[in-house]
Amino acid sequence: MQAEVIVVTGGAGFIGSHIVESLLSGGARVIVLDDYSTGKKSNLLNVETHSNLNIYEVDLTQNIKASLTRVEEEAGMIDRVIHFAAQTAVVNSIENPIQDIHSNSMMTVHLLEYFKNKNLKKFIFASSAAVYGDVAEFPIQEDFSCEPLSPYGINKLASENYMFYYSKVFGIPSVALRFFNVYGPRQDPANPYSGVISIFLERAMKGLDLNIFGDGKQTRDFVYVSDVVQAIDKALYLESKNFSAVNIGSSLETSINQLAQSIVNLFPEAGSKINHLSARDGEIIKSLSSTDKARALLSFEKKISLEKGLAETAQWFIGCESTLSKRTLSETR
Ligand code: UD2
Repeated sequence: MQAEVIVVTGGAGFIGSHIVESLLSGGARVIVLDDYSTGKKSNLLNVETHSNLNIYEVDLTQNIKASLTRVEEEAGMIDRVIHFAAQTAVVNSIENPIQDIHSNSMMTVHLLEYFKNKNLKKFIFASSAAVYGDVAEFPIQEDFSCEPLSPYGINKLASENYMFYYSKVFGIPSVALRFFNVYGPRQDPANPYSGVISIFLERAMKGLDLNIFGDGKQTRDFVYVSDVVQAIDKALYLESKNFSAVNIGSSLETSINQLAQSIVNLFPEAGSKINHLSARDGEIIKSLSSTDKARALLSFEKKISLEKGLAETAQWFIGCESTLSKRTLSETR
C-alpha cells in the first residue's frame, strides 16, 4: 500500500518538527511547508535526508494554492494536513492586528478553500488556550464561552469557526487542538515572549538570574511536547467526519514561583537567583485545562510529568550549548 501524504505547515517549528519525526517513523510520506520565519532548518536535522520527507521553503501568506498544486504534482494527492504555520507571538498580534490576520486566520481559510472538493481525510489545527480569554471557572472546559482578549486569540477562534463551517458545508473533517503551555526540546528562548520554561532553563544553565513578572503566584498548565505529539497523532486518525475542538494540557497547574525554583534546583552549581519584576499587562492569573474531552475522544493520557519533562529539556539545552561551544572552538582554531 502506498504511504499516505501528510502536509505539515510549520513543520520546521518547535512542535511541528517533533510531529514530522513521529510521522516519518510511522511510515508516512511527509511534506513540510515552512518559511523559516520562526522555524529552523536545524530542527529537522535528524530527518532531513529521510527518503519520505520533502521540505518546501514557501511563504504561506502568499499564493498557497500554487504551493499546494506543486506539492500534489510532485508527491501525489494530499491525504491529511497538520496546519501549524502561524505568527506565534501574542504581543505581535496586538502591535499589528492586520498583519496578524494574514499570517493566522487568512492562511487557514486559504488552506480550507484549496481542500474543499478534494476528499481530505483530516485537517488538524494548532489552536490555543488563548481562545478562552479570562475565565472565572476551572478547570477550563471546551464548552465554556470563548472571549479572546488578543487578536492572536481572536484569529485562533476565527480559524476554528471556519473549520466548523468547512466541515459542515464541504465535509472537511477537522480537529482544533487548544494547546495550553507547551514546552520541551527545540523551544526557542530567543525573545522575551518565548515560552517561560525555555527562557528560565537557558538562563539557569548560564547562572543568570531568573526574572519573574509579578508576584509569581500566577499559574500555568505546562504540557510536554511528546504528549502533544501523541494527541496530534490520535487526532489525525480520528474517525469522526465533523469538527471538534479539544484542550491539550496536563490538567495540573504550576505557579511561576514553583517553576523557577524547580529550574534553579536543576543547576545547583550555576548559582542563579530569582528576581521579581513588575507584572506584565493583561496577564491571566490562572490557567488549568480539563482534558476529559481529550481523554474521551483521543484516548489522551499525559505520560510525562513536569519533573521529567524539565529534566529532558534541560539535557537538550546542555547538549546545544556544548555543540555550540565545540563549533566556536573549531571555528577559532
Ligand atoms: C501562552 C502562550 C501564548 C498564548 C497564551 C494563551 C507560550 C510561549 N505562549 O502565553 O502563545 O497561547 O498562553 O493564554 O506558550 N514569565 C516570567 N518571566 C519570563 C517569561 C515569562 O515570569 O521571563 C511568566 C509570564 O509573565 C507568565 C508565565 O511566565 O505569567 C508564562 O509566560 P509565557 O510567555 O510562557 O506564556 P503565556 O501563558 O503568557
